[in-house]
Amino acid sequence: MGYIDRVIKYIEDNYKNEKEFVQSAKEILKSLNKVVEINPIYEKERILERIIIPDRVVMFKVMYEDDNGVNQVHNGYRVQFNNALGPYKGGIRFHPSVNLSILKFLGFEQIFKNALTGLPLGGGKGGSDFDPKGKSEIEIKRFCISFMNELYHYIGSDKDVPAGDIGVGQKEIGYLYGQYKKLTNQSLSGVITGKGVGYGGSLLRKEATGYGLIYFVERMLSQNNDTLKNKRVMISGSGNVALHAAKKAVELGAKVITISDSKGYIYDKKGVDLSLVSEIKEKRKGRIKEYLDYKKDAVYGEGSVYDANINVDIVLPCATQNEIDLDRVKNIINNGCILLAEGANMPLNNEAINYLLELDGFLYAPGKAANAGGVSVSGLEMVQNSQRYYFSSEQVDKMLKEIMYQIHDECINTCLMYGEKPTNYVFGANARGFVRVADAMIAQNL
Ligand code: NDP
Ligand code: 2IT
Repeated sequence: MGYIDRVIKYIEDNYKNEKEFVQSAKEILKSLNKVVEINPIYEKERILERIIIPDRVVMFKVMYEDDNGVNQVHNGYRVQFNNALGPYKGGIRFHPSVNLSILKFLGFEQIFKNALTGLPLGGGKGGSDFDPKGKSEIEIKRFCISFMNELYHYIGSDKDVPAGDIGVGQKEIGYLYGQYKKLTNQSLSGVITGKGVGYGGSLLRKEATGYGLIYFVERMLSQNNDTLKNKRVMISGSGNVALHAAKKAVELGAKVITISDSKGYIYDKKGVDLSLVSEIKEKRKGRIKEYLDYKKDAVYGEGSVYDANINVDIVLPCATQNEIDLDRVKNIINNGCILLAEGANMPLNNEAINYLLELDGFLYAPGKAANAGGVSVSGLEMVQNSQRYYFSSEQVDKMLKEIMYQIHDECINTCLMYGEKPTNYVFGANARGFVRVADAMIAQNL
């Protein structure tokens, strides 16, 4: 058995209960065969065995009092996966599905994503199984305060820098950061990113993941002298990433025809009204189905948009992990899709990814490359915080675009270097990210 298969077997034997982590570890490791063959130092140094175990995982109790005066208790986590390139960096997710497996997969992905940005960032992730849905504003605030009462022991601007993810946006980051200040009497703005503009936040951080995704897609299409103009775009999700990706896609001439939430999807062949979606989802915290109250021509379907029969050119999954399996990927290909780029983390299972990799001429970009815009602008927020300075939105946008183009081009160059098909973005992203981290681990004996 080869080196990679041995390590995969170890992971399967030892982390049986961590389904999502095993899935992401296999996806990455399986693509690294050529890299470890050509560089025997990685096996000699036992780098794979070293990289798959987080430096540490902190688990803690989070208790808050709900509006009825009842104590509610949740699990809180921070996975500090790898700091070879810089402080642990990655979001915090509040969602009832959160568990150690999900946070380990997200933290593991984050190591390589952050390496691809070229910024000095390690990888981590955190969160809680707290469900913000249906909670009052004050309950959410109390929960954030309690979460930080534990988390603050473990983070720091040169140690571990959290940010947002599902269920954690600018408002929650504000509460978390405020509590950090109260506990430490320090205004260390670089301790958390995604802050509001005016108290340390970067312009365009909110938009960055979605905009970055579209800049990446633009660059992919340019390989075939193609553009976004008049492309029909299917998006899943209706949160931060989905809405900003949709906005930028429309700005560049595409037509976004679907949007979804965890209950169902909207198909509006005239083009989804994004300000209406933002009003329903962001302001009113409603369900996407309410779109029909305003747009009689639109169609609502229960369940996944990827089961629907809708003709599309481009698919951008921007909701959550494992939304697309083999049947669904076949369905979107049958419906005309020529490009799929991941705004979410691990929206495709490994069977679906392998199917796409076999398709001639299909363009597929994994999340760790395509959705790296968010953490990139988080990195730029840290730069601004260290300098006690703000960049203009034009400056941030220019740097974001440069980083996304650079990640894209590095993926292609890595493929060429190893004799892979140049548009095998999976190989390019995994190999480039891995080598950067592995070499830094060896140099520092981590
Ligand atoms: P938000 O909380 O803003 O939005 C999440 C969206 O996904 C909502 O529309 C939500 O629907 C939907 N969703 C959540 N869980 C499920 C589920 N189990 N099934 C179907 N739909 C679901 O999160 P973000 O937009 O920030 O994050 C979306 C994805 O992008 C995640 O995978 C995240 O890890 C990834 N990402 C985020 C970055 C960021 O900067 N925020 C950076 C890079 C990646 P509903 O309203 O019904 O819950
Ligand atoms: O998955 C991700 O890259 C994020 N949720 C953003 C992480 C960050 O630190 O900005």
